[in-house]
Amino acid sequence: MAGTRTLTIIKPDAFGAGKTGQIIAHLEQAGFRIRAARVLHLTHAQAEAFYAVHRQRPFFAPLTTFMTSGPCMPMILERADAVSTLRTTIGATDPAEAAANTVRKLYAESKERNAIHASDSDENAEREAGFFFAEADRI
Ligand code: FUP
Repeated sequence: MAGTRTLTIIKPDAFGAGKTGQIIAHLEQAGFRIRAARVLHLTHAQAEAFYAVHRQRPFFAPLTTFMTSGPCMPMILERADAVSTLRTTIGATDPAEAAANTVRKLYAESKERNAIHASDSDENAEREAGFFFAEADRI
């Protein structure tokens, strides 16, 4: 059975533009409940470690520069079928291709500055949750 938890990050573009409240409201209306949350300004080492799977991609350097450009807000979210439901809720990587009323269609600036991250598998959700949160920080 698909897991009930996933990891999201409200990225520096959306956080800096004051869209955090609207995005959280959107996620709650989609049935997600927050089980852990924090605000932090990633270091380059942290951004490079988080996106290590993309290390060889041409967008790796701009991606890590963007992710360290200001504070962001990681959260563990809970709901049935969490990973796939959140991926549907946030929409395609490029907001130009995202479905209507998805978080990225509503709030992302571009494919590079796309407002929000969501884990793409239960395995990565657990790894990414562990990247930001100790067990004691989760409810
Ligand atoms: P997603 O799972 O939708 O966040 O997308 P990916 O895992 O493919 O990519 C991770 C992040 O890299 C994206 F959110 C934005 C960035 N990226 C680019 O900047 N350019 C690309 O062509 C692809 C991804």
